[in-house]
Amino acid sequence: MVLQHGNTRVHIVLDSNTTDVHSEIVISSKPHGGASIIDAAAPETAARGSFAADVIAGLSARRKQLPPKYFYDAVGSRLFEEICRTQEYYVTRSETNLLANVAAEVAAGIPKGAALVELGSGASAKTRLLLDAAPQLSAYVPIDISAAALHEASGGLARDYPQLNVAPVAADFTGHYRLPAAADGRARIGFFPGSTVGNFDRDGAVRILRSVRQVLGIHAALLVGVDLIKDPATLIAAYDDSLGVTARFNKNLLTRINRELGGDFDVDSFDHLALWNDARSRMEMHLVSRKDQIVNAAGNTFAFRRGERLHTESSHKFTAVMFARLAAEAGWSTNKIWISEAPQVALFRLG
Ligand code: AVI
Repeated sequence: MVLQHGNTRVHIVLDSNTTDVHSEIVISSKPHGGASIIDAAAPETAARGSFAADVIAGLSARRKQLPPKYFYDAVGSRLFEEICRTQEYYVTRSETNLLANVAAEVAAGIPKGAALVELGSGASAKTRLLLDAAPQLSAYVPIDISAAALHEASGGLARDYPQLNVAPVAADFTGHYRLPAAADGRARIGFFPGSTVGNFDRDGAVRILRSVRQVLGIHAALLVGVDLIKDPATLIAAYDDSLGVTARFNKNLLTRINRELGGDFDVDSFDHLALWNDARSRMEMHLVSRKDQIVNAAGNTFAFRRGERLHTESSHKFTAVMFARLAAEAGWSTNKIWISEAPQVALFRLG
């Protein structure tokens, strides 16, 4: 199908016999077949410093909240990988299948000698689909806040893709970072999978997309994974799986505060809550206090009322039009949108 957005016509490809994306779009479905790490100002140490400040600010707020980036300590990162394997959390599976199906098409648009730059690369699991499809890539620049994750992933990639210059950068991609020399003078393709862009509010997402454009250069392309709006039951199940993995992931934030910031949270006196906020088009995760209680953390004391919520994550969901508009605000044009089988996620190629 073709989506008209301003003066731009966007070609949308559906991955299977999909009949509906969202009421805004009329669909005529078509079946479709051992590098050294550059450390940008010791990001993990800097993050630890701001953890205390963010916890104090977040727990002192009228509506208590914490930034979701603190989920990802070693235990949290392992739990997130477990979430990705749950039956209910479709995001990873849908996106991986979609990427496998369209990798050749994506690769066809990548010039010889280009550099692939991945934001929040983690284990670089989906990257291999692109690397296998695009042997013309000369450099791979994974950017992640965790030097340990980068080290592990980069070692394996350098071994398996000997022709590729793997040049990892340890940095928080929401802050300032620069590309390594390996990307100099090369065409650049950004890769931002996993619907991570949905974890930011609108302004934050626009800021990140704008900053990637600045870092990659205006002639670059960016492949972004985006989760699409769907029925609330599917969404809620994805964030409240029957094995309780997501609940453990959410509560691990309190365990982390106890360990790293001398907190005394009684983790069992909080319940995991996942809800669909239709007005804001997002899934939200909260921790709900089971009782009136006083908690100490980061040298401060905080009071929780029974039933009071601590908002720990928002995960925004989009229609194709909504995300194309957001990308346009950040200076990107949408060249192509691929949409997976249900539960649907999308890959946007921006340029
Ligand atoms: C990393 N991020 C895109 C995930 C999401 O879906 O918002 C994190 C997550 N939270 C709960 N389950 C998964």
